[in-house]
Amino acid sequence: MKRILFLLVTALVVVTSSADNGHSAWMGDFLDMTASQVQGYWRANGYDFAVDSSLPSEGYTVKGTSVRGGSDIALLYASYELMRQKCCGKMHDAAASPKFKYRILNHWDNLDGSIERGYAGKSIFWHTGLKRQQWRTRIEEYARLNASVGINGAVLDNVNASPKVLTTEYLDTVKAIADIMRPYGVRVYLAINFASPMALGATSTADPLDSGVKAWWKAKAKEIYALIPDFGGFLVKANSEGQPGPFDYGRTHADGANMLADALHPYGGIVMWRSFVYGSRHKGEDRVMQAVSEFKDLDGKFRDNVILQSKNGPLDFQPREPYAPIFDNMKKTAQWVEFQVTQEYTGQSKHLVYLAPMWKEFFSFVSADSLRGVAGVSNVGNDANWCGHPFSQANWYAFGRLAWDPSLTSKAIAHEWLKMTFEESSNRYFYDSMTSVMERSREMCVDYMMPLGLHHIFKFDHHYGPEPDGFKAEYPIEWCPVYYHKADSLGVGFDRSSKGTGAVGQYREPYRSLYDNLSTCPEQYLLWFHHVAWNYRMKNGKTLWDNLCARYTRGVKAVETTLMTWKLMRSIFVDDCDEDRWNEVDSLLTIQLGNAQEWKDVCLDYFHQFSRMPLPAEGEGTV
Ligand code: GCW
Repeated sequence: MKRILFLLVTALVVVTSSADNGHSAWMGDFLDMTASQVQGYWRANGYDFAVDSSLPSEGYTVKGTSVRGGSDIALLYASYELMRQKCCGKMHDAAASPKFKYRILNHWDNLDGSIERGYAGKSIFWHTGLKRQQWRTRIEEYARLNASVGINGAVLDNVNASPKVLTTEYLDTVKAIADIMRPYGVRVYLAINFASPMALGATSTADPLDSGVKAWWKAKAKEIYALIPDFGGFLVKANSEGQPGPFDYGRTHADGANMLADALHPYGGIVMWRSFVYGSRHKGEDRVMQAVSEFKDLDGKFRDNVILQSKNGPLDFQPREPYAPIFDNMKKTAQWVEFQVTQEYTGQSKHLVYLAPMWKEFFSFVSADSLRGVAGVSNVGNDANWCGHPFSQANWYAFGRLAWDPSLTSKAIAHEWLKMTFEESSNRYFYDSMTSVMERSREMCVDYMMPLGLHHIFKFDHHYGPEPDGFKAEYPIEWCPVYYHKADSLGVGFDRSSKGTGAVGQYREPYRSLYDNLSTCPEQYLLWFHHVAWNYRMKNGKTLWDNLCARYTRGVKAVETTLMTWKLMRSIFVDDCDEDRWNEVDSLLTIQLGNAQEWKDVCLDYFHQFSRMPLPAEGEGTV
């Protein structure tokens, strides 16, 4: 009987996958299986599945061939765990449940199909131009990929939100998406424009204390839940970068968030209110301080179903930032972190930069126990390989795995992803070499872009290449790179110590004192917190200038080594008839090497005008 079932399921899989869609991802053939087929596959292989309501609703156990889960979704997660074990070559017992209840991707997808900071094509949700069935298939595959790593929510539209998403036309699409994703445990959420009722012509104000406004949001919530009973809630960017918000009416963030929270509360929905608020009430203040300044006094004033969502660092997804001190300041407010999976500031879809080490670094400062969930700005688009760069998929994968279990190591996740993605190569040398390439890649990016605490010296607008001399009188100063590095004849760096802007004062001890003091400030944050003399002697006895040169050189060398390592892998790909994928990565790494060299040359040439100290000769400058 079991054998017949197995053959049946295998046949089904072959049939569905024969319409090869060319979407490569870590799931291999499992990508084509529905939730019940994936379980059927394991049943046919002798596994026995049953719901055990004593387990956490998303938790499961695997003992031998007996699989128990707190719900059907938990059993699906267990099936994917078995798939992971199979790919990694070792079946074993497991007992798992997610660390965070909320594990949500944020899509910055506009309703016209474009994606803000998207580097992998257009939206898979909006105005895709696909036929209905293809559109459904793509979304179903997306949901499976999410479920395979435990991601259980998706915000479907950009935080710079269009009011139109709340109109019937769009809500019907949201319902269709919710219906497709439900069997995979992925709930839908929407980013909303705070001024929606007014923008849609229903009210003459968007004042959160206005009774007409409140009634509109209540009715809207009722309408949404009638269509989508398990709708997750709203994500809001208010009074930031020109978006409307409660300040427009002299109200607070708490007034705004609570009004929406009250509308969603009867249905169990949540409000994710972003703390990425700059350029509004605290305009002119050091930008990294504005979140704490704006929210600190509101601690304890938010409804229970409001979550404050903050970026991992206080500025804006730089290759390295110290953790955001808002996590130290809000004691009575539910919080979670927003990571950026899309590589806006880390080479977009052209550079191989594996971000799990950055996210692990965050968790080493902010305890996972203090957070209710994790959000990630998605890197998914309609490109055949989903994320642009073949290795960028690893960031989607790692986001899900860390949201499920932040204690996993970035190395283990990289290794797992490689095994699941490059299944056919089954070559230990490949996995080990590429795991260390991935592990090193984030530090490598920091080195060739902005070492020692430098930040935001990106070209205007597109945030890809370097522009250390960037200044435009018509722009707010905090958009200009020169504002961040503050290079002059004396030195370089932003003085945020107690003698400077005082941003260190927002940190808990011991970090406040540690960062405040030039001699104890970790070198990786040095120029974030201090303006440092060019000839300052660093821990290795060499000057700041020499260290800066050495870091840039080290970064470029690391990309060279990465490219060389990849070249050594060629024969494996040729043997596996996967040369196209090898070629694609090879060309991208060649671009990355050219870009790294450009970062080094442009930045060092620029800083050299101020330091007047010798530039490293070609090939020199490694500490
Ligand atoms: O990182 C910056 C981006 C903006 C983005 C903003 C935000 C959605 O450059 O494109 O807008 O952050 O997080 O709201």
